[in-house]
Amino acid sequence: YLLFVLLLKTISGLTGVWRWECEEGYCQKKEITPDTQDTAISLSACRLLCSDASALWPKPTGEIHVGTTLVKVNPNSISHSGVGSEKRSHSLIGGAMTRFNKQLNELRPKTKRADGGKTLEITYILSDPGLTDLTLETEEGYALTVVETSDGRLNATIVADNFYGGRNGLETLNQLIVYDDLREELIMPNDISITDKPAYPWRGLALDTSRNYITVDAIKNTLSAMASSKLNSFHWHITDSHSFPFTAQSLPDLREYGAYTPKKIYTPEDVADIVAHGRECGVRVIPEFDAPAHVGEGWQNTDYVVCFKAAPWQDYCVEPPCGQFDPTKDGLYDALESLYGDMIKQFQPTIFHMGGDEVHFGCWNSTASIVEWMQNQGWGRSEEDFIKLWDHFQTEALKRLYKQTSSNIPVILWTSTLTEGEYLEHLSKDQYIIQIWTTGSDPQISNLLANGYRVIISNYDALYLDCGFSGWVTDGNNWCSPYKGWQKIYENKPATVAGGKNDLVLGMEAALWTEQVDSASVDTRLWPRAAAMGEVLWSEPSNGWREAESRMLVQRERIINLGVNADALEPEWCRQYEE
Ligand code: CP6
Repeated sequence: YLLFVLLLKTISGLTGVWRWECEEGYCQKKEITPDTQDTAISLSACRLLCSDASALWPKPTGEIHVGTTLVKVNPNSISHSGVGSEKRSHSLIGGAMTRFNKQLNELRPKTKRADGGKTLEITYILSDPGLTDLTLETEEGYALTVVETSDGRLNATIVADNFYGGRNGLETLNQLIVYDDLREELIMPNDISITDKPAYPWRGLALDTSRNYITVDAIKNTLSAMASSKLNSFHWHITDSHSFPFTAQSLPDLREYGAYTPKKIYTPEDVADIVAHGRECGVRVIPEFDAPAHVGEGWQNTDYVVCFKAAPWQDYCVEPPCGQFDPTKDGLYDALESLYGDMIKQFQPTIFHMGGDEVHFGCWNSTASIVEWMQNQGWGRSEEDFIKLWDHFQTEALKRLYKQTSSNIPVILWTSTLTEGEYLEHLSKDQYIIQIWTTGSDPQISNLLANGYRVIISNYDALYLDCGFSGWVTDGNNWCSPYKGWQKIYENKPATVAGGKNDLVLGMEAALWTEQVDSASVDTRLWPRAAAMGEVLWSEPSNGWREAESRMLVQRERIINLGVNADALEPEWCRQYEE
């Protein structure tokens, strides 16, 4: 028998004894026999022909036509043209193409040569090739077609409004080129026609780099994995009370005092690298400077922070070490303007995050000079009075931010007492976007929507991927409890959380707080679960997770192929026989 198999392999040029057959809508494992060896196909080929939507992730929302003729493509033959005259867009496409080529070469084993096969020529047709910033209005859709010419070349055309749409089309094309491990070659359908656009403009991921430092490489890998699921917003919670790794050129003390070590920092070059990489990945990078709470380390050389490391911490903050700005200090606003200016310079953001979460009135109430300042305003010490103090801070801080931007860019704030009930009136709905971090049943959500605020949903019961649910490590519980499986995230739909479809819901954002995460664990915590949210926001599926399962498994392998350590979801065996 062994001899027979060996003989078969030599004759047919196939590797292995298994082939795959599309049967009742799924790929079944079958033995190769003499009469099936000519038509035998690999698992990856079978997925293209057999899987729902050719295993694309996220599933395209328009026309999906993928032909059944698979042809060999030469990964070293790929060229592109027609990008328009604007230089920036041209270099962005160049960067995206470099990533594309690299990924295709990663698909095949290093030892296998990549010669022969058809040439692939990609033509971009962009109506706005000069657009380089991804804003809330940017069109991210595309139309992708592939045809084979009479002389055997593959012509791909990507029609889009701008680079971001074009890049999404390229991502889809990328997913349709697979490695056939039976014949040891890259293959793709020679006839493709897909139109596609996202359901929501905000498909985000938040990463905390203060509780534990995350390396620049780990952040860039995160952006690459985001690109593969068409996630488009990287919200960088760069500082908190625990450490200040950001380099503010105008206030060098912040990093000097605030970084964990002189190496655990982000230089302006690091930020530029991350922002540029994000752009090539179709991802906007949104910096957060969280204030007035969640400040501490870094500010030691000033008197702007009160309650720093105060004990017992429960009286002054929600997580140690405590620290909160003193809104009554005039010098604070000059410092903030400098810091905002540095962030604006380095990130060139089109949207800014001002944090605003978890302010603890106990801290301000216990600071004699603050209480005195409030008395001089004729205020008391009630909740309403502390809201006035907070509003003073927010108003002054926003003014300083806008002194450093050329236009009044939208500002995001986390939900808090300030965004509750009538206090919300302090915040202009044209200026502020509110990021909801509580659960879907929070009455704040309907209040925000009824009052016309744009919202981003980060309900912690599904989208906090560090697992944080309640309590803090001091309660003796594991912070990573309960773990939220990808199925829960897949069924966490914006319309359900918001109580109906609403145009004010910009999308969702999964968050990775890093109290119990660092560079070593960031990949497995994020992936592939964040990809599940990616499809929810791009495709707005009406199906449940079961219908997405087989494609999810393929997407997880794509993320692995990027060098990102996505977690395993189930035994490989399940995929070989099961629906
Ligand atoms: N840090 C900051 C945090 C959290 C928030 N902001 C947080 C709160 C509750 C849970 C998990 C994380 N660690 N700055 C809330 C937005 Cl369960």
